[in-house]
Amino acid sequence: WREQLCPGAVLLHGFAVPDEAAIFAALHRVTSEAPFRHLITPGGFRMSVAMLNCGTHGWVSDRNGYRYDAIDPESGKPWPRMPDVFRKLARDAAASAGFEDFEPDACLVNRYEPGARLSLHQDKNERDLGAPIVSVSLGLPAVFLWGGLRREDRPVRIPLMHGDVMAWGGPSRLCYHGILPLKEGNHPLMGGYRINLTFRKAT
Ligand code: MD5
Ligand code: FE
Repeated sequence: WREQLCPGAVLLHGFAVPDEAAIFAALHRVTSEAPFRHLITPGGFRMSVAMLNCGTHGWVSDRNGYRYDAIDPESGKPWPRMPDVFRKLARDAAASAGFEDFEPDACLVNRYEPGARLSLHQDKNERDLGAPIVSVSLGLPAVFLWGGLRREDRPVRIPLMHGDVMAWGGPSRLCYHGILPLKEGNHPLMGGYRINLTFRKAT
């Protein structure tokens, strides 16, 4: 079902479940072309979340900062192409949330192992802040921290389950957000991990 969290923020419960097998197969293809790796933050810390990208552009972090790059710095080659099932899922979810004609060029794949977390941050490296962001949760459940436009705003906790899809646009696009440390578990499809697909228009 569809839950409006606030203007511009929509949670589509279970939206991706019907496509889980196709998503799983596509994920396997993508990870065989570009392995998960733990990026280093500009401050020199190793991120607990493992990442890779598919699409024409990918989000990367290193000692020089955050950026979108058409080339995987690890391989020196372009990122794997975005699977059609990913693109269609992101587009359909955006439309269901009220954002027509979403054309993502970047899909960041985040892999959380037990204990992995994402501290409170804003997504603001994208050129076009008018485009929404679509996020797909797969595998183990997680607690999403959803704050306001200021870092000090106290976040609310939203449980995210396998197949849940969130769309962020308009006023909520720049809200602070994060993920609490993942709890251990076993998911029938994704095993001991949570996978998150984040679709963006980077350029
Ligand atoms: C995740 N990933 O669960 C989340 C899903 C990231 C990241 O945050 O940067 O890789 S994306 C959640 C999101 C995106 C854009 C805006 C807002 C939340 N928001 O305004 O709350 O791995
Ligand atoms: Fe984010």
